[in-house]
Amino acid sequence: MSSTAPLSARVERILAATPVHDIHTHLYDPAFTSLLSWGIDEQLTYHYLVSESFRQMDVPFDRFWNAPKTEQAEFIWNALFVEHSPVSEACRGVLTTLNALGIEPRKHDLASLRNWFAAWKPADFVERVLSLANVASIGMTNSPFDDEERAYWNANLPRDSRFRGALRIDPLILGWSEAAPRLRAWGYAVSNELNQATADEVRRFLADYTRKYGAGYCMVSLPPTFSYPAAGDTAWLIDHAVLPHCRDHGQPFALMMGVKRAVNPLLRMAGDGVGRSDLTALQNLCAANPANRFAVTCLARENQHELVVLARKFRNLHPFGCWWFTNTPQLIEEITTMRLELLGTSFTPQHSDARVLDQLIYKWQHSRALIGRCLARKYETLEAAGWPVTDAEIQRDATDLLGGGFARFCHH
Ligand code: RAT
Ligand code: ZN
Repeated sequence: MSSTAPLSARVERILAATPVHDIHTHLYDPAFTSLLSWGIDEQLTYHYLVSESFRQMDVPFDRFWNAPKTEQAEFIWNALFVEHSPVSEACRGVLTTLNALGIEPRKHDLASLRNWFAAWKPADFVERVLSLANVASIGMTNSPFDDEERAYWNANLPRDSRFRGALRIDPLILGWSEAAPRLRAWGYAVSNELNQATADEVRRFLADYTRKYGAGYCMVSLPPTFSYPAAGDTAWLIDHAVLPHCRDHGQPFALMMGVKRAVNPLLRMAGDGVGRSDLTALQNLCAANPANRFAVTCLARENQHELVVLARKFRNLHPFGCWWFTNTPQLIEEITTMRLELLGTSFTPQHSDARVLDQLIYKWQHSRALIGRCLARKYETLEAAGWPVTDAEIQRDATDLLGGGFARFCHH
């Protein structure tokens, strides 16, 4: 396609051809066999769909949770795809994925979809998905507090270098009284009371797991009530252990702000909600710790503008992703356009948050299309102002937005 083709088509082509480095997912190295989920039952029982399905069916919670996964998938398929139109973003995602895999879902029932997936060898399916989604690398979420995962790390399996480690530390800094005995059991001499000796041991713990995972950054999700500076364990541990650790290891600290955990426990992991954060905490973190870097995403729509304005003030702050409830076409367009207009290309528009391998296909197909639309609209305004945009420039920007800018931010 020549550079005389319409701008939107050029942008679309270049974005589609640019491999993405997906900076945050819940996928695992295929060597961690029981943790890598894929296939139709996993797609349908994605927690985004679980919460939607309970609105459209009257199955009692216990009945649902006690059912085998295949039956749960059937409940969801019937409620969200058969009895109603699957127009929500998470439902549409299943259809985009199946379609890209060459399946016509209306010609199948669940049993035949299952057979289709069962014919794949896992290793081949990984290659198929990564190539269809054009994903170059996958940021995992690695938690030392997850027993099943820890066993795989301890087994020292040969690793697939496309799956990159990230050290996730929610239990450490949000629940110190439960975390402390676990650290002690693993050989770290921490006390319940927070003091310098304990901070040193927490740093040793963070350093050990950073090495084990080859972690590129350290990450936490935070409730809307998070404040900084503050009395209490969380801010103390951030100041005395996490931030010094990140400085020592050249790691950004990634914050996912604004999740209210277990708003409805009956929904289990689908039961988390959203609340508006006070971003004064983030402003204070960035201002008080200029030698640290913060990669930040916010769950509340109401926080998006303030996050972008803060990023204009602090070069050690990198906004990323349209997270979870903001990962919908309307909000991706709004947030991405706002970020482009206030930050140029110095942010990372999207991460997939995929939990099921197959989801990489739809998450990136949908996101690439939306990012492309926002970008093309901006380029059109440049052309109108006498600044024609070349393919090489579009390519440079696409590479930055799909992970290149984040890599630079991490390695500064
Ligand atoms: O998007 C999600 O799947 C959420 O459940 C969360 O896991 C969130 O992304 C997180 O990392 O806490
Ligand atoms: Zn996540």
